[in-house]
Amino acid sequence: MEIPAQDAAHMARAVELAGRGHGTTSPNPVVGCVVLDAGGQVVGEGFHAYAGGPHAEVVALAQVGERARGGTAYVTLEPCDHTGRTGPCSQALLAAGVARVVIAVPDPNPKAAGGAARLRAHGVSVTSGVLAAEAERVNEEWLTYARLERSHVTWKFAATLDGRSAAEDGTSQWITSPEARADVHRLRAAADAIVAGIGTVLADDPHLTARPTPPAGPAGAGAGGRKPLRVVVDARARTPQGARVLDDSAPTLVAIAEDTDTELKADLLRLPSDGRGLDLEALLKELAARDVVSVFLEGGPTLAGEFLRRGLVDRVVAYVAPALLGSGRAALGAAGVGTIGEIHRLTFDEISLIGPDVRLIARPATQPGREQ
Ligand code: AOF
Ligand code: ZN
Repeated sequence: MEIPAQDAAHMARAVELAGRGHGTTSPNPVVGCVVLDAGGQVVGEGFHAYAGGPHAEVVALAQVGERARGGTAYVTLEPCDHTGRTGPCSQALLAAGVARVVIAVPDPNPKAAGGAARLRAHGVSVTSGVLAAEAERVNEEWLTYARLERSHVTWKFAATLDGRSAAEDGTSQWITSPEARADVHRLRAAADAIVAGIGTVLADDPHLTARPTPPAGPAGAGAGGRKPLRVVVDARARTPQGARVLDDSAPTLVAIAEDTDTELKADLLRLPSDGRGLDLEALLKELAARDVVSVFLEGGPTLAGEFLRRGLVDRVVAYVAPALLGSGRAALGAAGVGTIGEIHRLTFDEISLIGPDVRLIARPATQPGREQ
């Protein structure tokens, strides 16, 4: 599609605005909006900050009054056409007298979709698909969750340059720098759940907590005091009652096999299992049903391999230290690759220096949650 330069520039700004809601809008999407007057001047900007708060379009329109009449609105997600926690944005745009609406991505949520059709029916010119790839990227967690009805998974690992995350004797602290570890805390805090396998819980006794993010909305709303749910994948309920992950610093769910008998005092989630362990897709669907849009998968290598084998890793964040081990535990366990044709191909998205380490962000070359 040939996109006028002005459209691309205003939508790029809307995508940037959408990104400001990252980590605080769950279970709602991140959305950005820019409003121009009839003369093409920017008169309003907005983004969605927290679930239950005003939608991006409403935030932007609140700044413009009569100046939107005959103007254009750029929105990263199709305007909603429903009354949920707030009123329909399609109606708000019509009431403001906007003549044209430019949309990046259609809304996959059947309850809210239909805004584009309503606007068209009322004579508004609607253009869709502008900067769709960028708008998909900024909202990828929510789009995966809405389209596949499962949580989006980011698998994070830290390793040496030769891909190892522990030495031969099992020691692993600290391969990466304090800067990289602080960055991990930031990413953890933006996730709705932090998932680890029983192997990691038994070996490292981690807390799996994140330093809280600052509140996004009014007191008590949005991310204020938000704590990611901790999830232990533990088919046979081997989590020790005294494990740190069961302390009261955040809620915890222990996922066990349906047929496991246990005395463990914890919030248990019983799941079907197959020869390879728990049904991880069922886990992600259960988590989505509990409003977990995004999962931060922290290990260990065995669990990460199982997620990957089942096609359930949507994004990989790797912290690579300029160090070599030569022996010891690999960052990733068996992942269903028996021969080179079965290799998990990724594409790099972002490469950055974090202190002395490199952070690589990659994703599967083909991704189930994205429209190809
Ligand atoms: C948002 N923010 O800026 C837009 C959304 O529960 P509600 O009423 O807030 O509605 C949420 C749905 O509205 C959401 O799933 C999405 O389909 C649509 N658009 N949502 O939270 C926004 N534009
Ligand atoms: Zn809306």
